[in-house]
Amino acid sequence: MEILIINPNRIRPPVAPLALDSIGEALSSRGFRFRVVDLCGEDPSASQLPESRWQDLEAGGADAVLLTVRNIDDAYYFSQAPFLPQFRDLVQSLRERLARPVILGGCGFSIAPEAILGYLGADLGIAGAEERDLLRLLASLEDEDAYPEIPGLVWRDEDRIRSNPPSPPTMEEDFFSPRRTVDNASYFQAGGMVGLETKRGCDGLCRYCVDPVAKGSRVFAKPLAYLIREIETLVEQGVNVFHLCDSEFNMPRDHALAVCEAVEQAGLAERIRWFTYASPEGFDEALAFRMAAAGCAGINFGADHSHPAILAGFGRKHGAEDLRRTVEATRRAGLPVLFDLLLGGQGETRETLREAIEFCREIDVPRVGTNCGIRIYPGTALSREVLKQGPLKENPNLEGRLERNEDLLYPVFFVSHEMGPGWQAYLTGLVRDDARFLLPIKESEQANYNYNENEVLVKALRDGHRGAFWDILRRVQEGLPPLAVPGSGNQGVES
Ligand code: B12
Repeated sequence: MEILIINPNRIRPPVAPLALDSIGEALSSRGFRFRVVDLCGEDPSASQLPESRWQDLEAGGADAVLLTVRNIDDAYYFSQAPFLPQFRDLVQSLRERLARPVILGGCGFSIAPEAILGYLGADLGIAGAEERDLLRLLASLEDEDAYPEIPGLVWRDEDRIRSNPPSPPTMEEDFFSPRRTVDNASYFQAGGMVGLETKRGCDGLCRYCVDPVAKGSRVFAKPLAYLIREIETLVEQGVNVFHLCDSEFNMPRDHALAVCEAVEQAGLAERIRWFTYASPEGFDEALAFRMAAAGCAGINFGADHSHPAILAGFGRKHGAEDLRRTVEATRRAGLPVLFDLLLGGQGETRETLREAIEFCREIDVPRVGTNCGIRIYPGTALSREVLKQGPLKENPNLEGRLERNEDLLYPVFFVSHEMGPGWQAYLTGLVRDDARFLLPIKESEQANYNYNENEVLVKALRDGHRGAFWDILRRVQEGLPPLAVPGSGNQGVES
């Protein structure tokens, strides 16, 4: 069977489509032939693909088309860019021109699989993060009677869309180590960010977060031997700076320590630099030092807020003291950090806004992302609460597409009305010209930390910077050179 895999993600700066490495490996392991068409370099704003691209897509013929949907929108209040309309046009054209079943999957798709399959007009989908479910589908593509038995499958049954619950992800098969489907070296050379999973799933209870919905709430760790082999493979390809793609690296803490130890023991700590997301809950100095010793070059903490009632409303378990301890621990370990704030949630007032910003100043957080307005994703506790409150457009706390959008596929944001009109100017005023604070506003140029269409970043990557985007913005702002990778004998990247 011939498979065509398409990456439709045109966001700039780009991230290498990690999913395709593991899907590709899963397909190869069962003898499927496939080819990849990556639309990453195409003009993000063009509604149609150029004809030359269609020639690529039509060239080899295919029995099925796989489309990976990573982002359904950019999740930023100040831009609110939806991507599904562009994907819908693509799916329609694919069905017309290739006349083959279009199968969807990916983190974005798995947020609301039935609704997205219906909206995009695709034939089939696999929700969740388990490659084996895709293999089961491909083995039974023609046999619709088998569909009810395939975990995570979404399919059309006459005029209905049906779905099976996804299976929890496992990481037991060696679908990861080879990393040969995606040209990671070219992505990296061109400034694309290369990712790495050390585990899948998230057992956090954050009421707004879609990760447990899309990835499952049980955590599966990648066997360390696979992880080490995978890192070595990437280093051999010339890729030595990564961003981890775990929801939170230190949940659970033992896993984080085990990964750090394995990286050090394999002699990789001096040859790579990596960035990650982590939780401030229980984060301590011992872990900070272990991470730094294993090549970690920066951490993005989901700090959210400092006010106890707002944190509790988000379902977070940490408090202001955890944040203070985290800053001290990472400072002693010499690790750059960003605290991501999630402002504008239930109960946010100007007073609590001020409190959060002042607290970050008081504990001297090196970098703070001041994200305000919370994207409400389908399937989350926050979405259930909001939908229970009645029609979207009558809810004073909501902004975005509030009509004909009950399935929340287009961006809708929770923005506490208690902040009052003009809160944007108030927030900007609180931040003033304090360079530690990044604002998700395009006009703020170097402080803009929306990673969609961020020209400051695109230029910095061209100039040789690599690593987490927030850290690159910091380096640009402070006039620092690109991150160095000591063991590589050079900067690790061409500049
Ligand atoms: C790490 C990360 C980042 C890093 C990327 C680092 C890197 N090198 O990859 C950074 C910080 C740069 C980042 C940026 C952004 N991110 Co991000 N990111 C993540 C995170 C934590 C991991 C992504 C990942 O690669 N996972 C691992 C891969 C293997 O998983 P996957 O792609 O889902 O693929 C699996 C399955 O879905 C399936 N699959 C995938 N494709 C297909 C196709 C078919 C046909 C099938 C059957 C199966 C299948 O197989 C894979 C194996 O399990 C996710 C949340 C998460 N836990 O996944 C958010 C997440 C994907 N990001 C999100 C967002 C919004 C963004 C930004 C748009 C934010 C912004 N405005 O700046 C940008 C977009 C960047 C871009 N160019 O695409 C959202 C997307 C939700 C949405 N709105 O649609 C998520 C879900 C976070 C969240 N909870 O809101 N991100």
